[in-house]
Amino acid sequence: MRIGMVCYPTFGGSGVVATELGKALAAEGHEVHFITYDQPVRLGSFRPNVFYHEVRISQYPLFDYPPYELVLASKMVEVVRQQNLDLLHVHYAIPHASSAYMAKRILNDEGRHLPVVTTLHGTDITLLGKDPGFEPVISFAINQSDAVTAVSTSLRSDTYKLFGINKDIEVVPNFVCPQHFEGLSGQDRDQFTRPGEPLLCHISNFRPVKRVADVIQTFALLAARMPANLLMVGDGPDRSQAERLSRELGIGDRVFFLGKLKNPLEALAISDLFLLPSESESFGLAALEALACGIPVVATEAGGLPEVIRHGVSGMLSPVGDVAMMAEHAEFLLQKENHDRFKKKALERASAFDIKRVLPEYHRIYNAVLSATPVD
Ligand code: GMT
Repeated sequence: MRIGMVCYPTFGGSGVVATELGKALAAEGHEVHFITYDQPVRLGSFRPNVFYHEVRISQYPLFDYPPYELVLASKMVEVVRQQNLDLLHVHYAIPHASSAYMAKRILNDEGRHLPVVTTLHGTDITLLGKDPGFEPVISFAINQSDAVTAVSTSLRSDTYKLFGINKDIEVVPNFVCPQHFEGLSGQDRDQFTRPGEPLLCHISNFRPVKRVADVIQTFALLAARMPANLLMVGDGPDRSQAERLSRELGIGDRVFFLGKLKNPLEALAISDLFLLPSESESFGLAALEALACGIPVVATEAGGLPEVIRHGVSGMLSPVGDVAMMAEHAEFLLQKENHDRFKKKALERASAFDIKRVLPEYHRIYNAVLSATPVD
């Protein structure tokens, strides 16, 4: 198959999932063409069957707002024509699914059928869904896709609740590639913690939906009961506030703000516990990556998190904002016998999301759209 993969090239989970999916398909011999405005961060260097097509926007004084979606649609058309693509798989509804619809119509006028698979990731639905300015376009683009997937059952229900959808949405969960977790060294742990003290970790884009202040407050409550240390990985609008809060709470010397890391798994590999107190989370890829490192997770029961973390088995879940309960959960999970038990279950849970189990789902969906009779 020749597949066009469209995603955000950034550190966000949707870009990571699209990139890893593309790499896995390429390793099987499929030709994968990434179409995006920058090289996806997890793409790495040269590998067979992987191609990258950059979407470049020219700046004209007339444009206060550069029309990215139009340039993207044109690039999709160009790549489909030149590379003879069989289908497009777009990750994130806005603007990828709507640009794909436009590309599909243009190609249809030339007598070429282009199936479009749209994967919904979360904030395209849960945050943008609350913005009436986007609703008609998102509903339309989803309904016009040949197949639609959502990364959790919770996201699937939210999509039906928030948009006028008349299309089947299949749940295909996010996944992990076990080889990424092999050979990660725990050698730098001593830089962040003293012998015998636990190291906690949070990874996100530090946006309000992640409630990073709750990470700091949970950690402060824990640190008042036992010596501990915290790695904060990522960057975003709420980082400065979180740094200030950790100083105000007197734990500034125990919290390490590392910024964005090319490979955040290296931070997970030296940690004992992962904190994810999100307001809303369609899946929580970072939490799954923590489980795959054998790290129990303290999280909220928001969105799709309970589909990833089994409460009382591979981690502990609390209501959003309940920092006291999260601190208690953290203290419980850091006790040696509990930690050993949860660690084993975390690894078991992550294996349910092995890419080997998820990839056949995408194959099935691709084959279905390719063999369906075109209705356009
Ligand atoms: O978490 C974010 O804000 C980034 C966003 C993205 O587009 O990368 O993440 C969403 O997609 C991920 C991959 O499917 C999911 O694991 C995240 O849970 C989801 N984020 C939210 O729902 C807030």
